[in-house]
This record gives sequence, structure tokens and C-alpha cells, in this order.
Amino acid sequence: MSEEIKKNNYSADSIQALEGMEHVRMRPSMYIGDVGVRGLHHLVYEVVDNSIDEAMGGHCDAISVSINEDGSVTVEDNGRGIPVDLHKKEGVSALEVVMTKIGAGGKFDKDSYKVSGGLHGVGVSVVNALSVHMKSTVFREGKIYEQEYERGKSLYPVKQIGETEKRGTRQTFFPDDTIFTQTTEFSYDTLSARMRELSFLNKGITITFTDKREVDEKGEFRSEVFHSDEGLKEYIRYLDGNREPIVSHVISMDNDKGEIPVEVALIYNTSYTENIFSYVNNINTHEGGTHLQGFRSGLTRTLKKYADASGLLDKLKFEIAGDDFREGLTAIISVKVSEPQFEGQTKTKLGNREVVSPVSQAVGEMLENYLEENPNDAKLIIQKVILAAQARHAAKKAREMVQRKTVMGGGGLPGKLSDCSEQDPARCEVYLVEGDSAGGTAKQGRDRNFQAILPLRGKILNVEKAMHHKVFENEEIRNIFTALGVTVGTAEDSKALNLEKLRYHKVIIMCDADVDGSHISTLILTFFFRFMKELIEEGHVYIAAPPLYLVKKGNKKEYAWNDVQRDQANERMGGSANIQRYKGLGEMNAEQLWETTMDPNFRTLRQVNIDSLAEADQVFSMLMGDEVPPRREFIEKNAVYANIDA
Ligand code: 0RA
Repeated sequence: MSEEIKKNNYSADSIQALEGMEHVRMRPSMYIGDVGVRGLHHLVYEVVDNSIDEAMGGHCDAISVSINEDGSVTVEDNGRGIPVDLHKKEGVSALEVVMTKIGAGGKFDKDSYKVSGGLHGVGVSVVNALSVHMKSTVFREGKIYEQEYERGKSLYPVKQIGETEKRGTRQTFFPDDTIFTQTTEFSYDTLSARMRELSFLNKGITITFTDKREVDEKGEFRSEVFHSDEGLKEYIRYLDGNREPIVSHVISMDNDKGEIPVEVALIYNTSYTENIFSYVNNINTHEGGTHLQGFRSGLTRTLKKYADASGLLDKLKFEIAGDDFREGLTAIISVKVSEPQFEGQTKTKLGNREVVSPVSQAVGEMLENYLEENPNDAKLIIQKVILAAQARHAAKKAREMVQRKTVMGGGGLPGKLSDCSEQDPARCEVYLVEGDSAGGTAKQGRDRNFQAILPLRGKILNVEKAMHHKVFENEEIRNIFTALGVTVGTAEDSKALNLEKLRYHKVIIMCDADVDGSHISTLILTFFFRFMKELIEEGHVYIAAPPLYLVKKGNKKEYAWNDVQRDQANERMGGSANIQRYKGLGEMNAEQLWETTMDPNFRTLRQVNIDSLAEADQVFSMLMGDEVPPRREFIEKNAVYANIDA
């Protein structure tokens, strides 16, 4: 090839690369889902995924992630280092190709263990394109190399900047605030939860997470080290730490040598909830899919076979349903699939048919062995299943009662509901208000055109501790179902929620701004989380924020939501203002409640969303379960909503 042609080829390729990177900047959501808080955090996951891949290939065992003083993020591993030698086809270093070409990540190394496709796995070049500045540092073969980029464009060719004994790759990036217009601020809790999750899903790796934006009283950074030797087994213990187990061990298997690597761990506890978390290539598959299907079929088939053979079912008058095998079950399934097909609304449902049978078989074998070796536990599990079947019959009756009153229009709307006049659900909102008296104030203060009020009596039922039929028999809970117009489970065993008839697109929890109030909010949220998860997932649930103080002097008045605002307001009024601390919603009159908490032009609503379902589950079981000490500790350390992104 003549020099001339080579040059042309190179520039043609680089134009293509440029177009690729431009496209990422033009349509970022196509690559990272959205440009909100979630998309922003995806940038970190993408970079970390690359280091995890290097670790899964057996080339590294330590990854450090830090949020830097200036708000940028650094991810460093002790792997082989991204190659920096000339990439023949592209005419630049391999590092530059990886960093500036869309879809180039890992492709030049066919043997590398590279499975993190799907949601992430878009390539580190996407992160580069969406960063105002990025710097790659490679420690490789005794030398240190570096290259920097601005909005995905390299500022200079890869250069050697020194010598080193170290091996590895360090990536630092600063998200572009013209892309992430909502915020470029990383959340400690979100990243920490994901690093913990990754350490459970990839045993043996040490992930150090540090936030350098602030120091504590001792002058130290907030930092956590995550490392799991037992993987999913330990993950189950973490998730279920606040529940009471009915079997003596976590049941687990790890078949990482198979065609499709499968890892499973499960335990049965005394609760009535089913908690199955499934992952494909470290991505939480919220919508399930073929691996989950395989798990369920393996579980049901094996337990049923054992139960039939045991004779324990002989006196049972009705069939056991699939659901019955999963009451009180906490399980995690993690599979690695080389070409995952993601389907579903949020692209978190695995579609690959070939995954069903290996997972089903692996789960069957694992359980068979366990039941064989632990006959006492086996009996306890089967007894639990029988109890679940009996409870299901009772719950079904109770549920049908609610149903009849809601859908069939029999009972109409609850008497306590003050409905709004607007008919379009998209414009309607309902306030769930703690207590009849605050309910009365809210009813006076509201805009009755589009705001409905449903007062709730004191503490609502703690669904975390109640059997399902008790939940459906509870009056406050029935009122919520009826008022919202949603129904549960139309088919025999389905618990699927029907949101089509949802009467209000904003469901706003309004409680006192004190400990009791946040307890009640938590009870309501727990109920939504366990019985109307979709309502949260689709963004319909909000928490109202009533003010803590009224600062008044002469005819001036200001509200304050925290102590800083209070003091500032006081200063603005020249000091010595009259400060009233609201002990509850009841101390506000209708006008004040409207002005501060209900008027869409002034109020702040915190939207509740589930960042990590596993983390949320752990928090709810801790807050609402039986064990008191961890709960006290958590409440003392955090706001109640620490893991529910506001
Ligand atoms: C392909 C080949 C080699 C290293 C890597 C990928 C690699 C990529 C990343 C991304 C983050 N950290 C990483 N560490 C390594 C090198 C192959 C060799 O040295 O033979």
C-alpha cells in the first residue's frame, strides 16, 4: 500500500470514528439509557466493568474506585494494562482505538473473557465521548503511558511519562455537564451499593471505594472495602441477615466451568415474601427471563418430587402451585451468557432460550443433593410449602373480596376518600395523609380540581411481618387499593398488578416531619414495595416535604426545611425573629399546608425510585423486620430514605 492510500484510509477511518463519537454525544440515551442520575452512574459501571472483565480473566484481583475532590471519578485495576502498541489497521495505539472508537472495546483480544455485553458493555469510548475530560494511564511492561481526551477526542498521541514496577490501568473522567444537564454529582450510596453487589457477584476481587469530596472529623475520607470469598452465599447472608432462616445452611452451587456458567444460592426464611434476584453478566435482570424460568422450573420440579415421595402431601386437598414453593425464599441466580439477548420494557429480561435447561438442571441437582443430605431441613421446607398453599387459598378469598368492591364497583370508593373532580388520571394526584386531623386540613387546603385526599389511621399494617391474607383483610390497605383503582392478580396465581385503571398518576405520601412520620412513610413504602412494586418502578410514588419551621417577624414570614434555612431566614429578618417548630402537619392551618407542601408551584416532592432492588429489599427487611439492633443502628446513621433516591 502506498503512503498516500494509507493516509487516506486512516483519515477515512478516523472520520468514521469521529462520527461514531459524535453520534454518542447526539443520542447519548441510545448508549447509556438516559442522561439523568441513572445514566450518569452508568458511566462508572461501564469503566468498572472493563476492570471486572480483566479480573474474570484471572489477570487482576484489585480494583479501586474513587470519587475525586473535583467530582471526577477514577477507576484503577492491577491487570495487564490496556495495550499501547500500534494498532495496525487504525494506525494509532491500541489504547487510542479503545478510547476513541465506538464498539472497539476488547475486540482485538478474542481470547479475553469478555461477557459484559448488554446494558453496559457499550465500551469505555462511550464514557470518553460523554466526558469533558478523560485521562487514561497504563502501567505496562515497566513503563507508564498516558493519553488525555476532551469530549472523546484525543489531545495527543499516547506518550510514555515514566517507569514503574506496577501493572494496570487507571481511568479518570469528568462527566460533561452539557450532556448530564440534571446533575453531574455522583451519589455515594448508589456507587457503594453497586460495588458491594459486584464484589458478591465476582468473588475474590477486592473493590475499594473512596469518596474524596469530604473528610470526616478524623480528617479521613469515607471509604469501604468490598471483598467476598464465598460470593452469592455471602450475598444471601447479607440480604437475609435480618430475617430468620428455617434451614441450617445457605444452599448454593457454582458451576463456572460449564458452557453457560451458572451460580445459584438460596435460603428459606420465616417470612412470607419471595425475593429472587437474577443477574446476567453482572447486570440485574429486573424483568427476569429464561434464567429465572430455569430456576423456577428446577426448584418446583425437585421440591415437588421430593414432597410427593415423602408422603407429606397425602392429606392435602388441593394442588400445590408454583408460588407456594417460593414463599419465604430468598435466592440469587447469576449466569454468564456470551451473547445475551435482552428484551422487555427496560431491556432487563433475558431472552436466550438455551439458558433455561442448564439452569434448571443445575438448580435441580443442587437441591436434590441438599434435601438428600439434610432430611430435617427438607421436612421444614415442605411444611412451609404446605402452609403457603393453605394461606394462598385464604388470601385468594380475601383478595376476591377486595376485587369485587373495586372493579365490580360494588362498594364504590372508600368513604374516607375526598376525591378530586378532574377525570384524567395523568393530571390527578392523591395524598395519603397520616391521621384524620391532618387529613381534614389537607382537604381544606387542597385544590379539589386535581388533588384527592385519603387519610390513613395511625400506623398502617406492617406487611413485612403479616401473612398475605391479613394484608388483604386490612381496612387501610383495602382503602388504598380501592382509592387507587388498581387490582392484584387476575389469574389464579398471578400477583401481577394491574395499573391500567390507576386513578392518580401521582401518589403522594404526606407524613409528619418527625420519627413517627418517617416510620409511617416507611410502612406505606414497604407496602408499595411488596405489593405494588410497579407503582414505584413507573415513578408514581412521591413523598411530600412539609417544612420544619415557620420564621416570623412583623408581617414577614418564611418557611424553613432545615436548620440552615431557618438561620438564614432569621438573619434576613435582622435576627430575633419568632421561630415556630412544626411538630406535625396538624400544627399547620390549611393555607400554610397548601403554600408549603401542596401547591405544585412551591412544594418539593421527592420521587421514590428503586435503585437497586436487592439493596432496597435488604433495607426494607431490616427496617420492618424482627431484628431491632440493626434497625436502630441504621436509623441513627441514616435518613430513612437513604437508599431510595430522592
Ligand atoms: C485486552 C488485552 C490486554 C489487556 C486488556 C484488554 C485490558 C483491558 C482493560 C480495561 C480496563 N482494564 C483493563 N486491563 C486490561 C492485554 C493482553 C496482553 O497483555 O497480552
